[in-house]
Amino acid sequence: MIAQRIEEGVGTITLDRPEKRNALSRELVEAVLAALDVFRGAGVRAAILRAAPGAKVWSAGHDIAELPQGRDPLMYSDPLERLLREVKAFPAPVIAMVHGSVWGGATDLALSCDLIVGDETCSFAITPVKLGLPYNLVGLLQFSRRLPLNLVKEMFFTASPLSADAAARWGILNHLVDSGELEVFTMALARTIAANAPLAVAAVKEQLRILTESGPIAAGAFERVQELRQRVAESEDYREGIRAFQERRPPDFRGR
Ligand code: YXS
Repeated sequence: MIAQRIEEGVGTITLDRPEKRNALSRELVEAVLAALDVFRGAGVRAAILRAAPGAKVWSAGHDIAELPQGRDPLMYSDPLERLLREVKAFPAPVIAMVHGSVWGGATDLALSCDLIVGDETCSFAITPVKLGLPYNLVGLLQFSRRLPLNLVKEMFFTASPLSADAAARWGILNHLVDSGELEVFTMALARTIAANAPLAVAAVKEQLRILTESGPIAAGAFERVQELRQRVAESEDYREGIRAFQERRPPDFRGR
C-alpha cells in the first residue's frame, strides 16, 4: 500500500497501490497517516510524498468506491480530509514529488503539501463536477488562495488536467525538473531544509498555516455555502456520476 523510509532526517512515503492508481482509500490514507506519525516521533526535518518509480498516475484521488452516496462525501471526518489537515499541521515541510497525473482530491493533497516538485509528466485535475459533486469550503478556499480565480474556475468547470508547463507557470509547482532529475533534485531540496533549524522551520510553517487559513466568513455566507453543497450532493446527478464511473461510460447528467 505504501513504502516508508527515513534517511538523513528526511522521511519518504511512497504511494504504492498501482492496481487502483493510488486511489486514496481509507486504508491507504490510514497507512500514510501512520507513517507521518512515525516520522513525527523520529523528528524528521522534511518529508517527501511520492508515487512508486515509473507510476503513470501519482494518485487518482479519493477512492470513488468509498464515496458516500446521497450525501456530501467530503465531510470534515472524511479520511482524505483528515490527511490534508495532517499534512498541513505536520511539524516539518512536506514536499510532493510528482511524476504522473494527479486527480481530484489528490490535487488537493498535493496543494496541501508545502512544496511541489514535478517533472514533465505531471498534470493536475480537480474533478468533482465529473461525478456530479461540488467541492468543500476548505478545499475551495485552498484553491482560491493559491491560484488566480479564473484558473480555479477553469480547473473546476472543465475538470481537465493542467499540464506540467501550466502548473509551473501558475506557481502550482515550486520546480519543474526533468524526470531523470526529479528524485535527486527533490532529495537535495529536502536535505537543504533538513539542515536548517527544525524548530524555526516548524514554527514558520505553523505561523503561515494559521495566517493563511484564518479569514472571517459571515455565518450566513457559511450556511449558504453548506446548503449549496448539500443540495447537489443529494442530487440524482451525483448518483449518475458514480454509476457512470463504475460502468466505465460517460455520465448523462440531467441537472437534477
Ligand atoms: O476496474 P479496476 O478494478 O481495474 O480498477 C480500475 C479503476 O476503477 C481504478 N480507479 C479507481 N478506483 C477508485 N477510485 C478512483 N479514483 C480510481 N481511479 C481509478 O483503477 C483501475 C485502473 O483504472 P483505469 O483502467 O481507468 O486506469 P487508466 O490508467 O486507464 O486511467 C487512470 C486514470 C486515473 C486517468 C483513470 O483511472 C481515472 O480517470 N480515474 C478517475 C480519476 C478521478 O476522477 N478522480 C476523482 C475521484 S473523486 C475525488 O477525488 C473527489 C471526491 S473530487 O471529485 O471532489 O475531486
